[in-house]
Amino acid sequence: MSLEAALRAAVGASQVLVDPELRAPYETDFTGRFTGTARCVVRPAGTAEVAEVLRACAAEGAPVVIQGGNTGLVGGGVPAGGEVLLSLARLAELEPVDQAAGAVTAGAGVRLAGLQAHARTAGLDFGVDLAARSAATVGGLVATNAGGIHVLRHGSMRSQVTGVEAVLADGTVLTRLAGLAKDNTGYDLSQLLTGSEGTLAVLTRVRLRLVPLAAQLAVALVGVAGTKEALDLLAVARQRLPSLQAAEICYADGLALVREHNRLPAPFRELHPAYAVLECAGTSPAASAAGSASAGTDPMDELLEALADAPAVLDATVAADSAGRARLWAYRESLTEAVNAAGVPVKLDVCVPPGALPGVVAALPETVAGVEPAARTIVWGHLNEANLHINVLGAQQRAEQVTEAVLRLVAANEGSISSEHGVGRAKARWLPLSRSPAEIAAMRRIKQALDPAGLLNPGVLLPA
Ligand code: 2HG
Ligand code: ZN
Repeated sequence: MSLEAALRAAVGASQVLVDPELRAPYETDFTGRFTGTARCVVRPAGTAEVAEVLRACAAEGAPVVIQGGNTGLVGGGVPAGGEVLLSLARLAELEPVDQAAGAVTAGAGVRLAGLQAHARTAGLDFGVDLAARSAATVGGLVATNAGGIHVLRHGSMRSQVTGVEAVLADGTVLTRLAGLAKDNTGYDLSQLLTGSEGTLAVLTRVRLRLVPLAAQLAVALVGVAGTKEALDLLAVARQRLPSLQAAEICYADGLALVREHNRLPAPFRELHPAYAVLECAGTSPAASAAGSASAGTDPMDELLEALADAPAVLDATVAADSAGRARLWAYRESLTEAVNAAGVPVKLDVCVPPGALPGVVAALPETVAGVEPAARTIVWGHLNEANLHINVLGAQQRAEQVTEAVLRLVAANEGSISSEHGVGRAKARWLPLSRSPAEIAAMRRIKQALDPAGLLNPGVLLPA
């Protein structure tokens, strides 16, 4: 039996896509930078079908690329050429919220926005949020250990994962979904697979911790003089705002691009070199109505007081209602889309020690211009984690050189070459800038043990 016939037997003929037109949406990433032809696209409906697909591919020695919502930014979920593309979109089962545990079990194909809505209906929330919420899937978020805007409060995906179900390259199913609060029975395979970028196993279901639902939210967009001043503001906010859950940064050029793309008004009468977005969440619904300190403080009162006492604030505008909050967040959250509309970007997602942030931001234009003088570098990021998203437009022809120059700058400042997007294909070559030879050798031994034929996501994460 041919591989295609075995795959059809596993998932049903209608879920094996060989027609180029049907395959096309799966073969190119969101930015348009990474693209490759898949042998076929296979869309299983559950763990047993995933296991059958992997057994069939293993029998033939066929490499497999794993895809969730195709919102990845490092080329880790699109084929390099000739692989079977395993789409997990149909693994979309969402179990009822377990109130006793404050947790939920979700299929790998569940979209983040669906998970959030599900948790909120049960009076809880999910601790990770990011702009691609409507398309990004739980499996991809776990596989890349995604971060987003609430890491400050709840940590990355790793902090939410308490168990997984996964299928190894040979079709073996590992199920550990109880999500016990305490469980010291050997290697934590769920955490090993979190952030492994589909190179060790295929995640099919995950057990996720939920967090309290915010009863009140307050958002501020703040104009500041630069990166250093944004960090000064953050220091005050961290000290004064126990309710702080997001602290983001963008700059004048990015804000101008977003305004142009989304036709948004200027947030302030004057332009400022940099802008911070702060978000506070209060969990006590009675706070403002009761007006008593014991009922908790309204996050807006807290936020306004902190802003008034922060010398770095040049201008600020705040919102507590949902439309107003969305209006302020749009200046930050539309950046990816606005950059994409302007061209195919070379994207670098890096993390540096906070003290190095102003120097690295200041050095970026010259670093990029040294490789591609005509390029346009738009920078924004998660201020609290000193996580920068460096988007370079007009440099696609020199993507490798730009990547090399920026990642070397980051490594020289003791940063990480991947903060929250993963290594993927985009940065595999540069992994030695962030990991020692001994660490990479140990990673290879783990890969060899779980996927000896190297069939899962070849070329992703580990350098060839
Ligand atoms: C963000 O925080 C996302 O906006 C996307 O991680 C970053 O598009 C990017 O470079
Ligand atoms: Zn981000």
